[in-house]
Amino acid sequence: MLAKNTIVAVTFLVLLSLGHSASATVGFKPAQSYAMGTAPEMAAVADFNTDGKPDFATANFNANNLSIRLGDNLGGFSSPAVPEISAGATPRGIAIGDFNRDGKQDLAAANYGSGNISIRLGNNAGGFVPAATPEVSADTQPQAVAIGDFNGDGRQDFAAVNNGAASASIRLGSCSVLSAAGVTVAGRVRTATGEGIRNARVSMTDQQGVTRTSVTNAFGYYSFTDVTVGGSYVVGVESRRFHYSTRIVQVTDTLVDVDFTPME
Ligand SMILES: [Ca+2]
Ligand SMILES: [Ca+2]
Ligand SMILES: [Ca+2]
Repeated sequence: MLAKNTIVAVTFLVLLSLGHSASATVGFKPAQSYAMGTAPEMAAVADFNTDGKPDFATANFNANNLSIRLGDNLGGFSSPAVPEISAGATPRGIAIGDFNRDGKQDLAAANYGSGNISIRLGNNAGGFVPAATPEVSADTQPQAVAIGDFNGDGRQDFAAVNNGAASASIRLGSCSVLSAAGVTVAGRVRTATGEGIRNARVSMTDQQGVTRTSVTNAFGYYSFTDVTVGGSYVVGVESRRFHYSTRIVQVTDTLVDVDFTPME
């Protein structure tokens, strides 16, 4: 049996895509190998330090912990200040959600040996701490966990699949932050020279796929009121005259500068 915190070099190949279109030849080339905790079994990708560059987390079976590696958007990864995060016994599965609705990505790990799910809350800087209830019971030998809102209350829940019990455990999130009053998301739609565009249709879609729309006023301003905090939203603009890139916004408080200028 390996020591709990033993780190061994395992081959974790990062593969870079070479293809760009449907007709292109698709290939991958080795970029780098990284040391992880012992016997990493599963990886999940998210942007844990909110620098816009994808990072990844692994569940390390024999080390009873989780590893975070921060991406540089060039195919390279580095360790954050707190390299390994404790989990339950022999974690096998890992998934990403925002369980406390603070807009920061959290982790759920399926602990095969201890029959539970570890919840670790992210700080948006690459670090994680245990939730108030750090481990949530599942059944015998949970080996994977998936996140969804199964009862439609806007709080993230999980389904753990239990290898040893031939069952799935559904656990409904009970975060209390949801009842907080909604905030406002607003901004301005402009021409390339900075003038406001009237009657542009702005859409805002939440993580459940629910879309709201707003039309800009004579000066190009739009707003959405009573927006639920803690989630990310896709905001897009439809205009007859210009094309605009969609934006993904994390809403933790009122935003008044979600502005749009046309693509070149
Ligand atoms: Ca990142
Ligand atoms: Ca969170
Ligand atoms: Ca829910």
